Amino acid sequence: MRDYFANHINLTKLAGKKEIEKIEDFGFELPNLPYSHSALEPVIDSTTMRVHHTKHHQKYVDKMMEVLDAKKSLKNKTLVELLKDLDVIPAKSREQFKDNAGGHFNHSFFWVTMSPETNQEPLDRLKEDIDKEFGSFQKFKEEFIDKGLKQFGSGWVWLCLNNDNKLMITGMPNQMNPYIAGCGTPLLGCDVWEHAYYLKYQNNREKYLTNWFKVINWKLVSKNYEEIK
Ligand code: MN3
Repeated sequence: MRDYFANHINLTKLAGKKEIEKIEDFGFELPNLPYSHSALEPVIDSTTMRVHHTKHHQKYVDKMMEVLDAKKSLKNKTLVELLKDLDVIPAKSREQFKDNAGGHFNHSFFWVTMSPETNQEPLDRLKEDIDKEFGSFQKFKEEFIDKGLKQFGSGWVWLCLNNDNKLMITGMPNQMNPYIAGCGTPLLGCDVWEHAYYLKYQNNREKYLTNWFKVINWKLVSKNYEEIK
């Protein structure tokens, strides 16, 4: 299976400066968003987006860089390569790296898999396989939201293509993701940390998850699925 994030997410807009299409070129910096901080209103308010992107995500980048700057040869590998092989990180900083490089990946991924072009639905083969695996898009949505609600405390809910080449929804704590867990390739992830929704939704994670479905970039997720399946 090819590494879809490395090869298929178009990071040109994310990077904002030069033509970047591979995670190899993407580096270890805070990306620009492919839209403004207010573009996902009213689903995600602009204050949440701004703080989440420029403060939370930046902090993950800074703490990840502490580890990489202490052992510069690590930068010869890509972010995804490092996440898949944390044993190359010195033991004393492995936990710091896992949490913060995980955070950097997860948020970079989160930004591009959302879009101001609202109310999209899965397309083509992804649509077919979601119907096959979950019964219908509606049932998929219900299961995804349910897993998001059951994720106790801070974490993410992921849709991934698992190691058996099947679609799977799974909740993960903190900044874990399918690469770190070794369970497959991520297709879609929703941040269920309170910082992602608390200003607008307070304790109502269910309403946040339900509304979040309106801003999923299914065009991109479906296109990427074609490439890895
Ligand atoms: Mn977050």
